[in-house]
Amino acid sequence: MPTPTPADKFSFGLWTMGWQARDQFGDATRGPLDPVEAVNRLAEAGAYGITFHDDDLVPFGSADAERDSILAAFKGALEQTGLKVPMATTNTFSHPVFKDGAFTASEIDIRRYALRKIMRNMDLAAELGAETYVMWGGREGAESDSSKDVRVALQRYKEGVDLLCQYVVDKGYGMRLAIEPKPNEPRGDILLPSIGHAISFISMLERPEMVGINPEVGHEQMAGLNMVHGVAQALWQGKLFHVDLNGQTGPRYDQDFVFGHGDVKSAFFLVDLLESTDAQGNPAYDGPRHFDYKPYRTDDYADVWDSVRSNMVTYLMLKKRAAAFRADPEVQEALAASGADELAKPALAHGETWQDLLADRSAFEDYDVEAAGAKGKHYTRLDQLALEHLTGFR
Ligand code: GLT
Ligand code: MN
Ligand code: MN
Ligand code: MN
Repeated sequence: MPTPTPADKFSFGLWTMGWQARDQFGDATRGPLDPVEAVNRLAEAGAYGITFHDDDLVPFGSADAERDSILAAFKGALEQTGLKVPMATTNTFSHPVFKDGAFTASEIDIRRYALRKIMRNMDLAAELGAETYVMWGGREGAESDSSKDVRVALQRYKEGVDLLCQYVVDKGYGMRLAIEPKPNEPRGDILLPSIGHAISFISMLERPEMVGINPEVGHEQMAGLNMVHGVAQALWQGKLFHVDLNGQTGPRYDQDFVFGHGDVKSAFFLVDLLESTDAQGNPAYDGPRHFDYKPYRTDDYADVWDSVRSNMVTYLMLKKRAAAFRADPEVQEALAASGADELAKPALAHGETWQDLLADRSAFEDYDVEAAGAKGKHYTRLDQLALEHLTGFR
């Protein structure tokens, strides 16, 4: 099995390994996890970074002295291990005050409180060197469509994000912000439910260049969407600032399985995409490969650390298989036979105009539309080759 190293840039949310497995129907099956132990174990396992919500690290409502001592211990462990904090985020969803939203709560005082809570953790994130600040708006949404005018709520959402961008700029923090879309859960419907909605929202902001997205595999798949296509669009629009990797088996509750332990074919093509390079040889994505998963409720802590390793090893296995798939001459032949190479060329040649297109009889009048329509694309062959690589038979 491949061995993860910090150069692979794997990171984990403190809330992932630290999830005590309390769910809608049952109590915790695991005890609390000391953040210092999380740092040490992740470093031992070859991870690059750890991420957190303010309240994962310092329990909500802690006194200043307690906060200081937790932070001192955490920073000490980071220094000792060299583990990084590439990203941080805020819990604006657990406390009852956020039950009807943070950025989009109707009450002004709740919105002001939420912004202060975020700004406070941004200060810590900047101090720890985080480059990305994630915003998952789990409570920004509704069950009853008459409860909120979504047009107005989005305006409030925009105001909040604009203010945070201004804060980051004025403080010289150099962080970028990343919105994490999710269609539902815990709300009946969450605002900015998909990659596309989030990217479109960003275009309305004062500083769109500072804001991107943090898509999660499971969240797109819960909505029946193709994560690989969504990530590709985000890359094309320069908006893939961060990514949450995990596993999901179709549209149902947010499963947060280990990466690859859901739709493995999609995981294969996601790694293939993230690890690809453009024509100039630049990496498609060079940020952290962040795992946002939940160890099974049936796991004990030994299993939890095993699942940490599973995420990273799965990614590296898929990376190896994806590289072999791309390098396989049969794959290249199958792609060439399907005409895939031509997609890189614009429909009109350089300098050609629509008048030239109109004058080109071969494009329409003399075009053998039936022959073109009858040509097979051999995509089953391509998918089979992918499966043969994925399963290690090639
Ligand atoms: C929560 C959510 C995740 C988000 C985290 C960031 S919190 O666990 O389900 O998808 O990434 O706020
Ligand atoms: Mn999830
Ligand atoms: Mn989750
Ligand atoms: Mn997530």
